[in-house]
Amino acid sequence: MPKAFAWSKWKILAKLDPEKTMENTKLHRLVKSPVLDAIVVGGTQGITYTNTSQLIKQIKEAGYRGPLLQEVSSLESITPDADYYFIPLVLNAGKLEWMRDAHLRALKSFGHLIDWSRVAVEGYVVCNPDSAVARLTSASVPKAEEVIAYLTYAENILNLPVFYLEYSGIFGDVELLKAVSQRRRKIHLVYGGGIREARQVAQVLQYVDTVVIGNGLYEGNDILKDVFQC
Ligand code: 1GP
Repeated sequence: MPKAFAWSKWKILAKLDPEKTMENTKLHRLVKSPVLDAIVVGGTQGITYTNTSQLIKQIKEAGYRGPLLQEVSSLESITPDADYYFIPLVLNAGKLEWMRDAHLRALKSFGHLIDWSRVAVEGYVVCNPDSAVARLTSASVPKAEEVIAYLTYAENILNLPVFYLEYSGIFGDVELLKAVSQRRRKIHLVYGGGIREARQVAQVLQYVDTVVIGNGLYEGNDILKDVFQC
């Protein structure tokens, strides 16, 4: 594990989904991107230990040497093969499973084995009601003022390091990102959702610290050139 877990300095992350297939030629291009700060492996549906380990292996075999993370969505899919781990707490989930119960089960099973220096916890707010993650977690999508309340809750009550505005599948409300950025004190802001062009990356990076790009990577190669400069 030679790379520093410098997540607070990362601007552009690629999120690769173990349930989807990325051809090797594309992956070989992506891993050479001069603007890619880290690769996150994770998704919502059909995530298993096997497909997660296979994807991590494929990424390493493509020559990737940067930080490689697993965003953990189920206990069963946790592999020892990532450098670091993101653990989401879905703050607007409709069930405690996604903000407490699954985490407690994990801690009871192997909490004593966890190296916390390799873990960052993300306070997620799911903002696209039509996303798979919204359906899975029965998330109740918040209005703008409620998002600010979630931000304050994450930052000042839970004292979380990361606040993640998750628009997965659609491009988000940039005015809301601006409002969130004006209200945060120190919590790290992450945005994900609907990025296809460098112009959108620049737009959201005015207000957040890190942008996550997922689905767009599976739709043609234009994004590699325009966003990832490779
Ligand atoms: C998903 O936030 C990421 O968890 C990225 O969203 O797949 O829409 O790019 P997209």
